[in-house]
Amino acid sequence: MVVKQKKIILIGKTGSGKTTLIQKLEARELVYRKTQAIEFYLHFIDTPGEYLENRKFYSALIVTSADADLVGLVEDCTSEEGWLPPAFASTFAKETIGIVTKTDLARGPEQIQAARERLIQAGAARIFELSAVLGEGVDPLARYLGL
Ligand SMILES: Nc1nc2c(ncn2[C@@H]2O[C@H](COP(=O)(O)OP(=O)(O)O)[C@@H](O)[C@H]2O)c(=O)[nH]1
Ligand SMILES: [Mg+2]
Repeated sequence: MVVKQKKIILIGKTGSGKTTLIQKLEARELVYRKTQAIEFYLHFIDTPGEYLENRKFYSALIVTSADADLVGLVEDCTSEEGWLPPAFASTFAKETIGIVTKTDLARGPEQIQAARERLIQAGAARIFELSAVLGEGVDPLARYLGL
């Protein structure tokens, strides 16, 4: 069976773990680097967190998402405050998944569950939970993307 590789645009707050996840799945060294602008990889599009924090950048996210097969909303499970507008996924008219990051730092399952619920509220159809640092939970996402 030939699985088509999908390109995903990752959208989430600054520090939520987008770049770390990309580096993990693109098999690069984990080197900390702050994303200053939209960056294109083979299978990923990385976006700066500031694009979410300021509505004036939404149109840039929408235009850029046209180059992706799906949208990945990235939610740090250790962050208490929600950033996702309700039904944010409907902005994109594109398959949207949710990615809960930093599960290794979760105080307990309820923190992960709360992050899942925020992603579901935003319209994510399917949720992945992972730690890019430990590599736990990364494989199911990689398989889903056909990597
Ligand atoms: N413990 C832990 N730290 C993580 C994980 N993912 C990212 N980080 C850390 O969180 C910080 C922000 O990550 P980064 O990928 O730059 O976030 P971005 O702004 O969304 O691209 C960095 O210090 C990462 O090392 C994870 O799964 N577990
Ligand atoms: Mg980044």
